[in-house]
Amino acid sequence: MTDSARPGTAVAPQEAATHCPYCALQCGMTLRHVEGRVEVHPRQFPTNRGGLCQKGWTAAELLDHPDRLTTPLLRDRTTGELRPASWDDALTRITDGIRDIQARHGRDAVAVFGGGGLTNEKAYALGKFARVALGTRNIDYNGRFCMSSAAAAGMRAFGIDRGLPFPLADLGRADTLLLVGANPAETMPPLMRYLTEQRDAGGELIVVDPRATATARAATRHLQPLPGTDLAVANALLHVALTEGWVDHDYVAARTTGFDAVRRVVAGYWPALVERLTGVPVADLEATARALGTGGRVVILTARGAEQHAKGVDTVTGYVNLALALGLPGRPGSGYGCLTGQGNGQGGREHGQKADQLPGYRRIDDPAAREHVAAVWGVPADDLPGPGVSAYELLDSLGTPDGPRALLVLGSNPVVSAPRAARVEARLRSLDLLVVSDLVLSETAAIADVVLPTAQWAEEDGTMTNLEGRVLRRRALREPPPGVRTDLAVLTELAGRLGSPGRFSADPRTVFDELRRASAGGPADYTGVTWERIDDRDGVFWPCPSVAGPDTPRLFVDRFPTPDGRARFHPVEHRPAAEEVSPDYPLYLTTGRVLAQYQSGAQTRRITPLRTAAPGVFVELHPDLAERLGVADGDELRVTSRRGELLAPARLTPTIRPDTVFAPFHWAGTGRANSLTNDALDPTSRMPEFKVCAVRVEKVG
Ligand SMILES: Nc1nc2c(c(=O)[nH]1)N[C@H]1C(S)=C(S)[C@@H](COP(=O)(O)OP(=O)(O)OC[C@H]3O[C@@H](n4cnc5c(=O)[nH]c(N)nc54)[C@H](O)[C@@H]3O)O[C@H]1N2
Ligand SMILES: Nc1nc2c(c(=O)[nH]1)N[C@H]1C(S)=C(S)[C@@H](COP(=O)(O)OP(=O)(O)OC[C@H]3O[C@@H](n4cnc5c(=O)[nH]c(N)nc54)[C@H](O)[C@@H]3O)O[C@H]1N2
Ligand code: SF4
Ligand SMILES: [Mo]
Repeated sequence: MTDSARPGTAVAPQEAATHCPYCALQCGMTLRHVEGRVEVHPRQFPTNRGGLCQKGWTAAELLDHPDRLTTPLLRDRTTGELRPASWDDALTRITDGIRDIQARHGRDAVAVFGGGGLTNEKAYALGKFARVALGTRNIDYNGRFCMSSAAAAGMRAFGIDRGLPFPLADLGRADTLLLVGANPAETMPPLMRYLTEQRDAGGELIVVDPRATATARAATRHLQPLPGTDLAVANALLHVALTEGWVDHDYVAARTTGFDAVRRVVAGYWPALVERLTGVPVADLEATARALGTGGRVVILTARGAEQHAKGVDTVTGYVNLALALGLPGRPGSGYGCLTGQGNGQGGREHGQKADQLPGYRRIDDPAAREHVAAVWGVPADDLPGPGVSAYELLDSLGTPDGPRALLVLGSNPVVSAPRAARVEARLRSLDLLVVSDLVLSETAAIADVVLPTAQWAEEDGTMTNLEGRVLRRRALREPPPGVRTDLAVLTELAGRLGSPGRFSADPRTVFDELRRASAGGPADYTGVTWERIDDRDGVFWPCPSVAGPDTPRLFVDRFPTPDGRARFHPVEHRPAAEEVSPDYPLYLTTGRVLAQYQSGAQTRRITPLRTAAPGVFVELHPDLAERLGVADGDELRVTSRRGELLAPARLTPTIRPDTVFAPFHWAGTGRANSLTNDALDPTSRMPEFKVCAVRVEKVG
């Protein structure tokens, strides 16, 4: 393993053992300098076992891409255009703007929006920057749009939020594996190796998805519910498990509380009734319950299909209830988990870029947590602001009379990825000051007043926490190009210019060591995670409260981290989607991903092989529906919801329900699926309803 380039390193290393810049699988890769280019080579690591998807293979193409930003841009006040500028002018525009806006409107008038792709060090520094240097309560991040419903459900049931409470390798050994609203064949392709292993050993793989995705086609059974009805499916499965005697009553008695209320509720979820609500045949519900109730090692996983709903927390809770009733969490080889999405989706939600949070997954309204973190930051606890509002509420308040007048964005492209995006875009445009740090001129950067060019993953050291709760090292291969600075360097410089009472550092190792101290004693305790320890083996699982003590690959073996050590059941009831179909909007729309594009597409739409593989948006619809609408494959369609419209060619496929259409959300402009989506929020997680709204589909012209 080679050492990495750090500021002050005289000779750049020839290779770096690091991880992919994209999703939470964090596949191992080695970067090498070859003839003036950076080459990606797959590397053995427990998550990818030597595999990479097409996005990983091509990740280095963006490093020296012509679209790469290498100088700050400032919006010219007379022409209204973005113009190259010096760092000094850009930083002066930012600090003058912040001072002026805070003097006139108060400290909360400046807001921060972060991202789950940022390293732990950056996520931590960003939260501290907001609370200490800006003194604003208004910070949140795109993880709210990602796994927040599973996080909230995990907190209330288990007392902790770690996506997978066990290593990924357990999937390959499960007798029964239930995937609810997950399409890893496209979203985490190397993970499919575990599913192949599982099936080859005779395991049952059951996929719940309104579309027969590549993942569903690899399964032994596919349940194809109406979007937004997964909660009813969960309650029906538990109903059957109860009547068939598959509930583990000893486990329920010893390790949980609250089962009686759940038992009463699920009693009403007869399979025949649930078939009518969801479209899933009784026989499939019964067979699925049997596979779960009688399998030895049983794993239940949810992902965005089940979670991105205005009832996402309750839906996940339905599957957690099922897992608890079957005695799975903590049983070797079994359990419930959520497949986290973004590269640092897990770590990014632990160290303080959430509105209600301080580092170590502490609550910002907890007096003891405030004292602890304020002491690490060297500021009085009373000076720390209180909780802010969630991502969508924050975006929706921008530029309104009581809302923030300035926003700093690091690691997100909400013009494309936020729900009801036209409205969010208008809010962003109404700001007095929009600052975006990015690698490329994303759609959000394009409407900013100041754009800051930032370093890419191959140019920075740091840590990431993958979907298993395993903390990994990101290692730099080279320095950023001239003119480009790291996010840590920019935050440090801005904090200095703003006269921050707290100290900041541009050195990721220094920041990580401070993060460890700030997290000490919190639920996500990183005290014992050192860079050296990560280097010695394949990462370190949190919680890890001491350098000498063990880490925690498996949670819940003896107890749950709740006050009484028991997991908690919560009764949950099915309810309709926030927006139901009507004569004007007679079809359901659901949204998601394709293999070759990543998120808002800001990075992957610029990479030639990925653009060739997935050149643009499309709308999937069933041939029967197409016939009713008089639509042929490839016809240009207009999809309209109560909030906007999308133009996209038709893609006919029998793999989708005839009452539902699907569009990926990776594109902008007229191809922006989020022009349609519903901003109805889950009452607890504040997750928007990305996965179901009502639309009308017409042929254009
Ligand atoms: N190629 C690619 N990979 C990615 C990403 C990417 O953008 N592109 N993003 C990463 C991130 S941040 C994330 S969060 C993960 C997401 O990973 P996944 O959750 O696997 O991805 P999605 O495509 O959003 O949704 C999964 C499936 O949910 C289904 N679905 C839609 N509505 C419903 C419903 O109501 N119920 C059920 N049961 N299923 C439904 C969709 O048809 C889809 O196949 O992927 C990560 N990996
Ligand atoms: N309709 C619909 N909408 C969705 C979803 C859906 O399923 N359906 N899924 C939601 C989910 S799960 C997610 S996670 C969000 C994601 O959506 P976004 O938050 O928009 O995520 P990205 O496209 O990854 O945006 C990251 C941006 O930051 C830049 N960037 C990358 N690394 C860095 C860095 O280190 N520093 C800085 N400063 N910038 C960096 C990238 O170039 C890019 O412009 O989308 C959500 N939106
Ligand atoms: S699966 Fe995720 S981490 Fe692995 S190569 Fe693909 S995008 Fe990168
Ligand atoms: Mo995500």
